[in-house]
Amino acid sequence: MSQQTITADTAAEAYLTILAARGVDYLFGNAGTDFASIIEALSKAQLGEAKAPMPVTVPHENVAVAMAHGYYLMTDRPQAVMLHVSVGTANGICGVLNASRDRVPLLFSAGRTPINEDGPLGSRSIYIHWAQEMFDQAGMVREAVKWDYELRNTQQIETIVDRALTLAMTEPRGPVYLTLPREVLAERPGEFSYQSPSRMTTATSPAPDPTAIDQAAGWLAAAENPMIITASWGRNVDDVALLGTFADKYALPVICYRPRYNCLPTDHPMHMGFEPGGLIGNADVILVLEADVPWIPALHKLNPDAKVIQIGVDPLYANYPVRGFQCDLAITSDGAAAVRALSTAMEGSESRNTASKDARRKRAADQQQAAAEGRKTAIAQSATGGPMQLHWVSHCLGQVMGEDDILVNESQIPTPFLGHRKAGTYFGNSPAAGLGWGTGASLGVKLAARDRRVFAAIGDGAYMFGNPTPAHFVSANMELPICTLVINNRMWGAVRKATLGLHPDGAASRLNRSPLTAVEPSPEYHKIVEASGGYGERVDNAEDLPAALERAIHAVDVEKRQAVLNIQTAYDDAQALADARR
Ligand SMILES: Cc1ncc(C[n+]2csc(CCOP(=O)(O)OP(=O)(O)O)c2C)c(N)n1
Repeated sequence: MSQQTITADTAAEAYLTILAARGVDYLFGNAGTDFASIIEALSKAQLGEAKAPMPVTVPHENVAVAMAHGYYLMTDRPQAVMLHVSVGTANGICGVLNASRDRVPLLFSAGRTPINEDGPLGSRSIYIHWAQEMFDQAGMVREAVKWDYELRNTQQIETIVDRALTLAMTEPRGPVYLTLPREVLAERPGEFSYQSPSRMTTATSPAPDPTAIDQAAGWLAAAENPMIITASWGRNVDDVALLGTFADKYALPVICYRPRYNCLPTDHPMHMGFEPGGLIGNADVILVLEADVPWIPALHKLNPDAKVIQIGVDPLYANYPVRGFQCDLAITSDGAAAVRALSTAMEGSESRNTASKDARRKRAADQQQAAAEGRKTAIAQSATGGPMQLHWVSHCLGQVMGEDDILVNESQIPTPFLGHRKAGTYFGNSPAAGLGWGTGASLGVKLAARDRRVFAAIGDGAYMFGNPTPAHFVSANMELPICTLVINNRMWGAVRKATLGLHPDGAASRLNRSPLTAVEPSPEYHKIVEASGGYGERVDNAEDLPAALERAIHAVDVEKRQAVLNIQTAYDDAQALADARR
């Protein structure tokens, strides 16, 4: 540990110096009058006279937050977002809700309008400085962050930055919010000292209670029809193999329900698909591993004698107001540590009760084969004509994706049709489902992994929520070529589906296009990217998609330009409702 001393012209410079020293690579910014000293300090850094994270100009706040989200998914390191006082914070909150429910740490920050009407450096200078003040600016976002604070003076910068970052990174991880008043940022510290590396550290993840593990291991080992349900497994890439070994050894079927990551390879012998419905009614022990919503009570009825074990860093999801899933044993633990401990505690049981294990293995193999055959038939039936089926889009995308290519998905394309995907190459949207995440997240992923090809599959609704003009601007500005597939069914299918689900024979069902759900006339989305120098193409027919994908990939790989394919897809009420009922 050593003390560093700099000559800081402003507190803003000291603040940015410490962020850089703590490993914050980027400041995703959307600036206003509160940024005066920040911009001054960033300018000094650009001239090589100070240290600071690299600034990224992001012309809409939700893109900025989504970029920090995506960057974290690739690097495991939190980044900083800074927005303009109350109004910028308001625009960024949807992204913070996504990060919060996805347990993504980030330093969400905003300026504060000057407190003083006259006097100190930084005090009010234009008329907006009155109206932009709020009694409790952080109140807008407090429910979605783990901690919030307002920086009071230069002396506390190091403590506050370290506290913000360590709390964000302590499990369960999540965003924190820091407000930075203009007068404080304008303070003139002169000589400024801080410790590097930091004197604070992230707290260790919770380790499982051995007695509870023995109890869970006993239930699982004795079960005839156990099952595992997970959603967020695979955020740590190494954990995927661990779950695979565990499930295989003890013949435990795994359901990846609305997964946010590649939880388990799809060809793993115990991968039983993506819907719990087929197994759950018969299961006698259900192990819920990092899944906020393991099933839908209205659709999936449990065996009354089933035992449910829930494991995770916060297995009861304390900040969800209502969550009443049966829970006979909840184990607070890092998931990998719990699986390792369970595996050890179950040692020896793999050779007991082999008949039922063999039956489970056979069921899984049969189900995998049936699913594969179903996919094959569906692909063959949808290879021509238009508008095209979602599974065809997914299949064609899977065909062109290289092993290390990454997919950010904010659409309904069915992921099983992508084929086998490597761990750590898939990111689905947060369970908070605040639309407008995917485009920005894909940019953040690409920023963290410039040598990887990044695809984004985005519904036409989600594409508009994602602020395409700002996002394409950032892509061009930062040289981040992404290949985006706009999955364009010309409607908000999920909303239509929800309406028909609740009122199956109602008035909306008698309309092909119901109010507030149709997005027609459909914009020529592929032309938006052209305004930022990108490659755009509309694809109407299934047979044209493979070649269109190749052209888009050529634009990205060879011409280093972003690309958007505006893919015209089919929407079918009956199919949508059947999918919702599984
Ligand atoms: C910020 C936000 N506003 C509204 C919604 C409600 N919502 C859920 S799905 C959806 C439509 C999505 O349309 P699209 O991306 O085209 O996908 P589709 O449902 O058609 O497959 C909307 C508006 C939301 N999730 N987030």
